[in-house]
Amino acid sequence: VARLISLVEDASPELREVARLLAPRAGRARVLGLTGAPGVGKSTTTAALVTAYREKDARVGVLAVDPSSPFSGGALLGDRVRMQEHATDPGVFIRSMATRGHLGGLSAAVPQALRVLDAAGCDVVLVETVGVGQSEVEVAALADTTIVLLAPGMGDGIQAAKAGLLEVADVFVVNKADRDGADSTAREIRHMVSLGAHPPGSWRPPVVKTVASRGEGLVDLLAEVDRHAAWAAASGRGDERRRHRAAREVEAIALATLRSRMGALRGGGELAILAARVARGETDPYTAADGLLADL
Ligand SMILES: Nc1nc2c(ncn2[C@@H]2O[C@H](COP(=O)(O)OP(=O)(O)OP(=O)(O)O)[C@@H](O)[C@H]2O)c(=O)[nH]1
Ligand SMILES: [Mg+2]
Repeated sequence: VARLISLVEDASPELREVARLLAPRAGRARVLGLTGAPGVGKSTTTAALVTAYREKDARVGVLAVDPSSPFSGGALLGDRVRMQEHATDPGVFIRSMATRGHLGGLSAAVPQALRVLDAAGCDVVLVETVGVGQSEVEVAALADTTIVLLAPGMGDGIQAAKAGLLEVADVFVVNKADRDGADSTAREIRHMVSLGAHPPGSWRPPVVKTVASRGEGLVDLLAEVDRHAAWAAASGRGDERRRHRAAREVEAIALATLRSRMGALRGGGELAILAARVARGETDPYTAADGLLADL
């Protein structure tokens, strides 16, 4: 499994064959996305969720997505320490993943890694991404249930709104509820949720308070995750989201292919020739672009 995920990370040419072989074996795992600001407690919550799912005898996969940041090395090391108690459990697979080399970026790499874990027999896969950049937030939103974590503290809600985190949340967690201000953060989020449109039958994201480091509130969190899964299944939104995830993946692969063909044209000098003609006023950029696309 680790080697297959390495193939995904490196966007190996072997992936095409691997993907073909995995396809009939995948489609069973439930994917939970966890996202939120750095240090909010995502890894601690993930570790606590692993414990909870192991108690139910579920096989669990954990994918910690490294946002290709030079600063994340320490954080990942921290994750490993927190995950230590699960490290020797054969029912748990833990992997942090970098996607620096992947042409399709996170939105192509993460679904492929998920398929590997799914086909390997994981019942639940937890995906942790730092909710800082657009693409990390988008990846979290590809999960069957997306958990957005916040912690008490000034401006948290505003930061979440900025990063587009509020829109992707199926369940909000106010972690570090042992600190002052947890109630007001929870109130603030509930207020923001109430400002949105809620047609009948739609999902209204609940707010759960947790102290992940002590495992408190985990039962409530699991209950809300299950409630969301039941709603998604009954409303058809679950299937819809899985189709959306597949569409994003196909699109990312297609775009990556186009980009690499485009790179080949650039390397072959076709772009330079057309650009020179545009610069001399012999042709217009639209016609030149059409010419380039015709060669793709
Ligand atoms: N007081 C308190 N501390 C907590 C709680 N949950 C986690 N922490 C601490 O907060 C720190 C960060 O926790 P992590 O789980 O690494 O947070 P993270 O969101 O995964 O961090 P990054 O992956 O670096 O973005 C650690 O020192 C945890 O022990 C909590 O409920 N209460
Ligand atoms: Mg972490």
